Amino acid sequence: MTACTERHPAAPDNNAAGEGQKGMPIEHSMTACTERHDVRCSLEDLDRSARRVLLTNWRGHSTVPAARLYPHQWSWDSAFVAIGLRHLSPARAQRELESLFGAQWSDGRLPHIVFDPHVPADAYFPGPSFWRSTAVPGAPGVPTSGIIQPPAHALAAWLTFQADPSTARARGFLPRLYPRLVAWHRYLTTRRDLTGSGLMCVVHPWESGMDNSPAWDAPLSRITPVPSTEFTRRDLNHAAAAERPTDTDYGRYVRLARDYRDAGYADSLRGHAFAVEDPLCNALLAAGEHALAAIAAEIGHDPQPHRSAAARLTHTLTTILYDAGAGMFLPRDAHTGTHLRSHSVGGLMPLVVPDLPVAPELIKTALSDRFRLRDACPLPSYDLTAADHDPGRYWRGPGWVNTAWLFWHGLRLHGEPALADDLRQGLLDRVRDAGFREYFDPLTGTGHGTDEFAWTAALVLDLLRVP
Ligand code: 9WN
Repeated sequence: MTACTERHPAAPDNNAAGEGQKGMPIEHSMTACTERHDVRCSLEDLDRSARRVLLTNWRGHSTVPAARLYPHQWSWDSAFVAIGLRHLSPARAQRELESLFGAQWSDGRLPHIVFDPHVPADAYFPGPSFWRSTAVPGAPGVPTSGIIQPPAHALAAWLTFQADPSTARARGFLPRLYPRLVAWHRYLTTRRDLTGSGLMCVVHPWESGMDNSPAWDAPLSRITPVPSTEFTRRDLNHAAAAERPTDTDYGRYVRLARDYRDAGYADSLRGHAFAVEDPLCNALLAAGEHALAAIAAEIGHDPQPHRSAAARLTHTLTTILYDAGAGMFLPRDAHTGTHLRSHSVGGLMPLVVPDLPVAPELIKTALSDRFRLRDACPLPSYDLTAADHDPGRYWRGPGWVNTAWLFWHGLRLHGEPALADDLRQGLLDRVRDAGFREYFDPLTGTGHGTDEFAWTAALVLDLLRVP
């Protein structure tokens, strides 16, 4: 059976606001593909299957990354979902982002998870009773986590607007979202600039979105794990242990999150045992300031402060995190001031920044043996030549569609349409062969992690539809 053959019955769609393409009600535009066939399915089948995943994972106001493994709303997942959903239902894509920002804290922080109160408390660990957000002054009424994820949202909001400006204008999408995006970026550039360098820090591996990356091994090794007898992992009910973090690393994640919570989610370098200036997050922030400039201009605000912020961030990111020897960006440990010398895909992500002065160098590194852009797909999360490259364990080798999509976006920005097109074709082939998996062995294409993964489906839709 090919991967994009439908395997699940349609979930009820409870969003009255949803509209399909060309004004067609979304339910009608999602015809089920029930045929089983052994030849590679057509692009139409792939498109239909992607739409079905998004329909199945839609919860009336937002999309879950995967029904069983990740049954709540995740922050950067929603940004990628909106980028795909905009082709299907612009109004629904806008709601995806609006519902996320509805859970923003008063300090501007956008939580990495917004919990669905209707989902059983033990469906995901750590859940609401761990984070205890509702007891924190300034946190919203809906339970959330207290950490963040990479700021892909301004870029997603601008792309969502562009898909259907008239619907967005009629709904007041950008005027409502803009102040929230500004507050979000302000939180990151003030409270999270823990070293005063002008770069934001992540204070937990989960915040990087690339949780289990070998890039974090050195700073994480300083953290004493909470014994695994003190918590119950839920992820292993839905995914193979060999594809997930070890218990020891989980114990460290729990320690960091617990300490942050017990400090009232206060931010200071001394208070955070793990603090890293991460290229991916800072690149998305810079790209996000470019998007905010466009948004500001669209709604009659002054775009100049955002252009200046983008230029400043790009300069600081390049000055501090670019390593000419490696031909890529390296994260910096905020406590030691040293670069973390492991080559993860995050170090290529600054290609999403317009006006990046080192774009050709990044592309050269992507084409090198470490990442093999021409034949490894999706772009590996970690150096293919490293002794500890593990093609099946999450963020320690396999490729993810979101980071590959960001690189594809960057290739187009930086005048490499042929490479971009090859990457696009490679990604579509991978997903046609293995399904809407969470991650893929970049050399064999074997799918790993959960299935029916929302951002894989959403970004496939984008790749299929963007001219
Ligand atoms: C913790 C939801 C999230 C993604 C992350 C990915 C994974 C969570 C987990 O799933 O992280 O946030 O439980 O492993 O690493 O990037 O946002 O899809």
